[in-house]
Amino acid sequence: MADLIAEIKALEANAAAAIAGAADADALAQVSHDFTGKKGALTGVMKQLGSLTPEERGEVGKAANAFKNKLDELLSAKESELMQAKFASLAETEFLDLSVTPPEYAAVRGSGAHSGHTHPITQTQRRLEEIFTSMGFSIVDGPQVEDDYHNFGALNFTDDHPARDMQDTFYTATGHLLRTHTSTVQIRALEGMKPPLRIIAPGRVFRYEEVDASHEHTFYQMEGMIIDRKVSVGNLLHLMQTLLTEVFGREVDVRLRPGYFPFVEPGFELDMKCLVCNGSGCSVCKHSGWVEVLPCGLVHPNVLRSAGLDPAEWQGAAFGLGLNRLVMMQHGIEDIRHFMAGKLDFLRQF
Ligand code: FA5
Repeated sequence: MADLIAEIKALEANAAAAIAGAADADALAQVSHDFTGKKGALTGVMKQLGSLTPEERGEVGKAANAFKNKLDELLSAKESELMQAKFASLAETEFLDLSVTPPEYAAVRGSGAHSGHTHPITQTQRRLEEIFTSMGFSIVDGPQVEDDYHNFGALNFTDDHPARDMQDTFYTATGHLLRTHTSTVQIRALEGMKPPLRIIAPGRVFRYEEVDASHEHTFYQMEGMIIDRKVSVGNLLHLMQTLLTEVFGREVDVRLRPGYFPFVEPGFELDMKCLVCNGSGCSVCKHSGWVEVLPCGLVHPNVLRSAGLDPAEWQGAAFGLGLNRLVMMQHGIEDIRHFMAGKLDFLRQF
């Protein structure tokens, strides 16, 4: 019995040496196979148990189990050591440096590399969001595929209202439509929020119309709305003035005209002096020297009523900024079609 136990001890020393020298996971599997596999060294020792008494067999069995446990322990320690070494070498050779800056990138990739940035419309949208949130407005969102009720009905366009033709609409086969303006979000905010409230809703809108230097079929607006117990045209105009002064960093020339929208009363068109031609006339302002950017008005009592608000108690002011045109004024962009043309030479200027 003592011989067999000594043999097992010797196996342990050999196995420990083999494990220490293993270079990878395959070599480790081979060690395990050589010592404890069906035809392994331990099996060879155990075959000699037949000549022993039951007590002696018990002793040798214990030694064999201790050997197996020790082997498992050494194997798993070596396995994790090999794994760590592998990851350490991978970290040296395969990595993504997210902090790389354009000049370094250009050095690696050759000249002509540019860093990406947000789209000019997004840049102005973000600036407007900062301005409005600093004045206590929340930013809200709504779906681009809408129903007739939110795009027209709840905004006081009756079914046969001629003003529906003011905004040529894309309809879907399911009877839905692509929202023609962000005023849909006025209704969704009135449904989901309790007054008093102040919201802005930037987003994409769609119109089935002929494209030219100042008209796109897909463009961006930013709706704004205040609902409170006392809201006046003075509040509205002050808000518009603040918005434009903050965006342009100076006072800009504007003119206010009466404007008709079924969901406001009174309604206004706020035009900016065209900054592409400085008012002398160009294709953006249709040679009038003025560009429509900011229609606005006081929320119509019918809109408040359909949202369950009593117009004797609550009043509202709203505006619908044409974001593309505002950005055109900011940067002197002479054609609205540049925004979505996907031309990098244009986008890299901002
Ligand atoms: C509206 O869409 C109203 N919902 C705005 C509104 C909101 C009025 C709240 C009152 C109260 P309008 O159709 O005029 O209005 O569009 C608003 C602005 O979007 C325009 O002044 C213009 O700057 C821009 N716009 C309109 N059509 C286009 C177009 N095809 N391409 C680019 N910009 C456009």
